[in-house]
Amino acid sequence: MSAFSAVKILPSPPITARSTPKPSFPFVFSSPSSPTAGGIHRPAAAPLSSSPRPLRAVSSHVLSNEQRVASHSHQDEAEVTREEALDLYEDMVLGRSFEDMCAQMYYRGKMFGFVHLYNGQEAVSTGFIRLLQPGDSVVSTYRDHVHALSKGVPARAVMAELFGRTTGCCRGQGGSMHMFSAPHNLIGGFAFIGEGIPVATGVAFSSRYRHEVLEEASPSGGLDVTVAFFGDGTCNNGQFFECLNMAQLWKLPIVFVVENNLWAIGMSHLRATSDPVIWKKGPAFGMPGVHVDGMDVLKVRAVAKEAIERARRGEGPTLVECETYRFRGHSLADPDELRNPDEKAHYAARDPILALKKHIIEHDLANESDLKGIEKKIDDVIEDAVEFADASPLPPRSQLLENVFADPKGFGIGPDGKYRCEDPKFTEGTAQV
Ligand SMILES: Cc1ncc(C[n+]2csc(CCOP(=O)(O)OP(=O)(O)O)c2C)c(N)n1
Ligand SMILES: [Mg+2]
Repeated sequence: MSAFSAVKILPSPPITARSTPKPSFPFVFSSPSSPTAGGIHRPAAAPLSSSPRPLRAVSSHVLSNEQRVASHSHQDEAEVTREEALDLYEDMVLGRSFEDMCAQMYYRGKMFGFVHLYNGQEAVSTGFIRLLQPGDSVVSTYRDHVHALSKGVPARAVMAELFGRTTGCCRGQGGSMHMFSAPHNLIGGFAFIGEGIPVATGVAFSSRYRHEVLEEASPSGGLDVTVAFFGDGTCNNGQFFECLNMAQLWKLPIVFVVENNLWAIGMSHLRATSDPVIWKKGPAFGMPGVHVDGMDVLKVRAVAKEAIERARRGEGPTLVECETYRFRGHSLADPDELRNPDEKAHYAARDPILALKKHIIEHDLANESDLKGIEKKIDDVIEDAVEFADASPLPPRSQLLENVFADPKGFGIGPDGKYRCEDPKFTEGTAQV
């Protein structure tokens, strides 16, 4: 049974209705007359919207009929074209198949350390990330492979990273929990829970700073948006609250996406937090909070669209709680014996990929054979990624200490009184540091 009970309505707090005017962005000091910043001519940034609109997308299945009528028509929002539906399907199948292959490769000893899979949660990654522009950023957690794939990091680069090879997106130095790709604006991959939230807030700050202070224009026509993903357990961490406050104070273009899969390793969400309704914590800081069925990619997408658009227009952050479920243990080292089989069966029956497939067929957006074609294409992509990773070289030992400190003098002074990094063995990777 769902852990969420009866009332989940959401929320459109009138976020502008403050009696005392708040200082807006704290660093708006650009020259009034000149379109240059730092001596460089830049196209003037488009003005941001001054009239925030309330967020209307809601989790329609939990609303009463009356509320449903009064709120946004979910049906209108969930409509997708054939092209969009197939893109969503392909991305979700890619995520699922990639993770299934990871499990195989992990048990064959091809990857090391902890590996956390995303099976079951695909609708969240796909629903949000496929709406983003290339200049938008994604900040993930240790459950990051699928966020990377949705953002366009090639399957080859993600698999090779998992195999610890030089062709991986972090040259094999990051591994499963530290996916990063500057060209794709995938800002990590973080092993500590909550660690990504302040980083995401900083990325959103820089977007606003570039727009308003440096007067840089983004091809998106508004602010570049950051989407920060994290789990239910992480919402008990102080950084979450600090960043909600800061993001709302400065109206940062960020969407905080909680992937509430009801568990933090073996700790039930309901036992770990004083108020388990996470979306309510948004309005507490003055931003909209939204709950959505995270097993339904079309509902997630509808909510994501509004939240991303309002962030892009400069109307500030949104907190979105997606009710979802992981279909495997916490990590591949977890035998998954703690969760109740009935609960697992309940969510297995709501598999987001099967649900989308049903929608596509029922709405004549494509037929079985079109979808089979996509599945076959993805099988080939995954096979290719494994072959590529397996054939790729391991990093040289000399790479071991690269990019660990911005300044290698950070390794300190050795017993001979010289910086350790000056020892030739340092770059050979054989120095005793
Ligand atoms: C700062 C910190 N404390 C503790 C841990 C150990 N830890 C790893 S995963 C996890 C649970 C996180 O659960 P949740 O946020 O719900 O994410 P999920 O794994 O369900 O995606 C914890 C406590 C950690 N990685 N970092
Ligand atoms: Mg969780």
